[in-house]
Amino acid sequence: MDEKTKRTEYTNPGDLELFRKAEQENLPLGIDRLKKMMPQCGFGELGTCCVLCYLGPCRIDPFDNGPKLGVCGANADVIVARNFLRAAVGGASSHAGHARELALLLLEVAEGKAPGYAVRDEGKLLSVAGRLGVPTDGRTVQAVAGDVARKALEDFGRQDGKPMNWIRARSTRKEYEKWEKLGLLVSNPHNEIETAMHRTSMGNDADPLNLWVATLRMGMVDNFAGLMLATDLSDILFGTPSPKVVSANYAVILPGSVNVACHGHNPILASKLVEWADKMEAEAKGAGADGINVVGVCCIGNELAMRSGASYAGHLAQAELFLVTGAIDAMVVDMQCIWPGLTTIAKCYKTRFITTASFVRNPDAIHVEFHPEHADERAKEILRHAIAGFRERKTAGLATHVPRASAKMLTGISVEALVSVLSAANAADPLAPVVDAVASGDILGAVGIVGCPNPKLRYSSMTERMAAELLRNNVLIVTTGCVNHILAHAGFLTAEATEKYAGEKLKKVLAALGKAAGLGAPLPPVLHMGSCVDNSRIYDLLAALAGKIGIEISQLPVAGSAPEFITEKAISIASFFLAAGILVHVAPPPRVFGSPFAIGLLTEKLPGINGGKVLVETDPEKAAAGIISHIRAKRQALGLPLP
Ligand code: BF8
Repeated sequence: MDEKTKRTEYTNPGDLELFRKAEQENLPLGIDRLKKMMPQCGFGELGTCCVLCYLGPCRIDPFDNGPKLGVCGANADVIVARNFLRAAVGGASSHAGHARELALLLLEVAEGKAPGYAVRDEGKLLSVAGRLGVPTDGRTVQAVAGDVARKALEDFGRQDGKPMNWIRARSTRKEYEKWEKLGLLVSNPHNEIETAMHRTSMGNDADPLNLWVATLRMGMVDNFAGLMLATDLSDILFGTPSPKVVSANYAVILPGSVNVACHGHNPILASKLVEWADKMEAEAKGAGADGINVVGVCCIGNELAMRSGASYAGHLAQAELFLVTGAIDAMVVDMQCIWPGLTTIAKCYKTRFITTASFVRNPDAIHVEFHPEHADERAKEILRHAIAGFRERKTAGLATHVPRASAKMLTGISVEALVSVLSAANAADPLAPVVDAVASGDILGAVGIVGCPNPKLRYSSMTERMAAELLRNNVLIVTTGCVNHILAHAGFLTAEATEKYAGEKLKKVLAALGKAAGLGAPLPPVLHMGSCVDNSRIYDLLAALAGKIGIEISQLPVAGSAPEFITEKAISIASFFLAAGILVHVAPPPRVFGSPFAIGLLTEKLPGINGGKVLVETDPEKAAAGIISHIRAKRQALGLPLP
């Protein structure tokens, strides 16, 4: 049977139905293109292909008798380190760009220039302001918001070499001192990105260690100028997520409604579409629809579900399949992870494919340039395109096929929400029940499973199998990004999953916490913390736990995993967690295996320097075993029991 129609116990039946439909309609998808691309370039996979100048392309063959040096004399260690740093730059630039848009919006809100938006969470504003040293007493929300926005933007223009405001405000003392000693306190994200591009261009940095330190610094840019900044400002502008149960999977598409699939990342656009979907219901009904149904694909699905409870459609690799249903009237995209090939499929089904960012264009798309100053007008314009799409679908009698695959999940577990849930068990010291359970061994440790759905591993159910194995061993899971769609579809974010997957000890803890919180059911064993930028929430949680115990984050019995990573953003996020001293499991193999220096650094030397370590494993059960053995070693070092 074809790779894409392989079945495991976790396979989403909706995927299979739509793969078959696309095949019958002779419509090639990404997975078909991947197959044609095999075998992929071995030099590229090893990271030893250099295209940074026109002496090349040069490729180093680490195994046979091929060249060992590029034309300029760069060896494999230098070439791999340069390539990897440039990938981290791509990721950090994406996250910093996302965060900067939010900072500009917050400033516009403070100055009354973005009438469609407001500060929705004053408590979060005051808390962020307090950490930044922005005075709050007796001041208006607008005044405080303006100062917080200016503090954010100050970091992007800083030339004094001082650490970023956001690092000073949002890291623990222990971590700050560690990063200071290691030379990882970055000052200005744009300068850091410029220097990284400069040092990796031809004829500059030829010291692999120096280049890898720059990669860890790029991780710091990613977290503090990207993830953390974006999360803080999104919470201020759109509200801090709180627990809610939402619907997921293909059945969230309603053929009788105007279906709008939001695909991308920044809530600035998507939150407006959700708002106007309600306001324009009468217009949709006038076109014969039941209403307007806005659903979220990939990370924006996380953002919308966490905050507004919008339906949670599917992950990046399912974006094509949602179009194949024929029932999407408009796919509206902002930025990042938007495959160019989507417009080909959209055309086949007469779906309006709408781009909204000046730097994310596609010749086959309708472009509606979106700026916060005219948000309401643009949101209406976009939804009118969708209503026109619905009308055409109905008038032409176009067939749809929406799989009935459906799931429910608990979402909205921000750190604030978690603390509030745990307060029901111990109001004076909310984190105490978790710390006690870790200390006793009822919770062996915790893993953040994050990132993307890679078709190279997707149809072996890499993520689901790894999660099941970790839970069976009493390891609690938190998730962000597209993997959460995967786990939600497979039913891991429900109370029933605790019964089905958790080991006996973990089950007992989750049942007690669920009861204390008045849920009437156990807490799910997989807790959804948001989109990829919300990895900052995982860092916040770790910082809170480590601070409470009085240890460094690197000493906690925890790990991160991107079991099916795809993007450069995953690389920059992983670089941050390495800088924070955490074990990071990744699959497929990162492009470092051509460099003995990189392998030695990432698996042996770095663990001795700050605790950070890379584990590469594409087999889910072996990956879980590697993570568990790391967690056990951390427990042993803390003198905790080893159940
Ligand atoms: O930032 S998980 S495929 S959508 S990169 Fe992209 Fe990966 Fe999805 Fe979100 Ni994150």
